[in-house]
Amino acid sequence: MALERTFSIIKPDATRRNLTGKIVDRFESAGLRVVASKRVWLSKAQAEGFYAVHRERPFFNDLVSFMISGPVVLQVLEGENAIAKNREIMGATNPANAAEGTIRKDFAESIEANSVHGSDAPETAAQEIAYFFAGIEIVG
Ligand code: RTP
Ligand code: MG
Repeated sequence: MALERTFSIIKPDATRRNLTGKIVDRFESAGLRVVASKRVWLSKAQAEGFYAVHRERPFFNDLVSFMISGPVVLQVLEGENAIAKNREIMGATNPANAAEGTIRKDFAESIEANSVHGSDAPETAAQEIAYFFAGIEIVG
């Protein structure tokens, strides 16, 4: 299978607890390669734009507040089947439902403060990567 790229965010609950390295190790150990990475503090407008698809959901305002509560690490991950592989490594959205050995099972604090984001399909991966990274910042 051809190499695929996905977009990942290490969320504020994880950067606050200094878990960035431990989380990146999960990706690398599973065969994903970090081909772009930057640590930023998102603005409200950036977070609202990123989560625009969820704007009618009851948790939208809380989610945006959480995502701007501290720094995040934005990354592009590359590998075979990267989108599905990343979601498998992350585990279910709600850590209470996440499988043993997943990032969310081991690190997430709640359904909202769940440590990581990962794209869910090729179209969203392409959109999310382009939302935060210029082509020149991605080095495979
Ligand atoms: P993500 O997009 O962050 O990878 O997570 P996901 O696909 O597993 O979850 P999604 O349904 O897309 O929701 C996006 C993020 O919103 C927060 N959330 N809060 N309070 C709630 O009921 C609730 N539900 C979702 C989580 O931070 C989730 O990752
Ligand atoms: Mg999602």
